[in-house]
Amino acid sequence: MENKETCFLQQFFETSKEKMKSNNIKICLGSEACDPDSFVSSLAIALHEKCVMAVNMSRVVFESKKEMILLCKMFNISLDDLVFIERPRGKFPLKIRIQGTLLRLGKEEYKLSDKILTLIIVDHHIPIEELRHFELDMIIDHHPLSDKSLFAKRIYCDVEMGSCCTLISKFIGHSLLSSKESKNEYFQSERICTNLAKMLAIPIVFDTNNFQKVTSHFDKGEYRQLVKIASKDQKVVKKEKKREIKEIVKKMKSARKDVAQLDNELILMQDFKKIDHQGFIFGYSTIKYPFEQWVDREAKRKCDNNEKKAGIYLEIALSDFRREHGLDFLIVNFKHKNKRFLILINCPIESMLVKSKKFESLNYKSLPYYKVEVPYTRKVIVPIMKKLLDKISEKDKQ
Ligand SMILES: [Mn+2]
Repeated sequence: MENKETCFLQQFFETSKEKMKSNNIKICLGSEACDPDSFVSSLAIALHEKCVMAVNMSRVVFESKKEMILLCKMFNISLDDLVFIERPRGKFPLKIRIQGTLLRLGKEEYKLSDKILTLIIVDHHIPIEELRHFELDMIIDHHPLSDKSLFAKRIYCDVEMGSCCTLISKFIGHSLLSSKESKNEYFQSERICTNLAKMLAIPIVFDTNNFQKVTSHFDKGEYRQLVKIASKDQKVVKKEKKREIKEIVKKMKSARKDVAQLDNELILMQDFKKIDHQGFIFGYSTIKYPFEQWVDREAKRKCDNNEKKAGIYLEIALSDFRREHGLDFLIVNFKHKNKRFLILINCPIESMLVKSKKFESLNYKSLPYYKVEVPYTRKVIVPIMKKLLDKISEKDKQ
């Protein structure tokens, strides 16, 4: 009998809790921005490889991500069943950072330094610094790889796919389908297969913006397959299931925009990646809050309505964030419809970027920022920045 109240993953989570008590643990984790793509990818692979799934961010930040909370609620996933990786803020030597890192699971806290982990990383290809010394068993990603990925035993990568879940679906497809090939016990349950198929379909629609954005025929093909499997649960027609999935994505996208009540730290941490390159450490945050509204909010909080200078409070807040997180520089990205904007804080390659990539200088109440071309997503601009950092490092050596 199906019990609607329990999560379809309950058995898996109970097993994970037991596994977390031992010293040697195999874990699967997504990127530190923990978007729906990373979350679902890591969950599916953890089930398939029978290892522990970890959320690559702190519980507090995850709780502020309303689209993720919505997703968890929809599938009855309790946050008390998830393992969170909590890293210390600030600029400390790596050894101390590792010592300060915790694995949080419900009321339990495990010290990372007490564990020997084996990693499977999905939707990214360079383990976060604190985990980089562990054995890297497998990478599944749809971003271009780097030399830091060399040490992985197995790599499955295709940069043309709009969503990592497409790759994951291909990887575990035989287990989701009722084939004669042997599969692990989780996939013998129809309830798990139908729910997991539905979950995997969500980031594909989410990330490709319903197949309008970067996408390959694989995204569409896998999506069709997943919808077919997901439709088995309530024996609904596929059309009905597609509508349901699109409705979920729509709700998640509007939930994600609901950030005006959050404090600055959480606004910046929701979709944040830390990148280390050529001795530079920088942060890249994609936010869902229009810069001008944010400037006005900060000025209002300081009871300052000076039309000319109000932007200074946000700039100070961003500089504080940069310092507290031990970053050499910080990039904040906001995209709305067909416009993309960037704030650069303490960026050593600012003038090079502005010149070579034709950034347009803007200013709102003394906050300087840029309008840039829409295709300059993080995926595109970070490699450009790395090349410019290579250039200035070369110059320094000469
Ligand atoms: Mn992705």
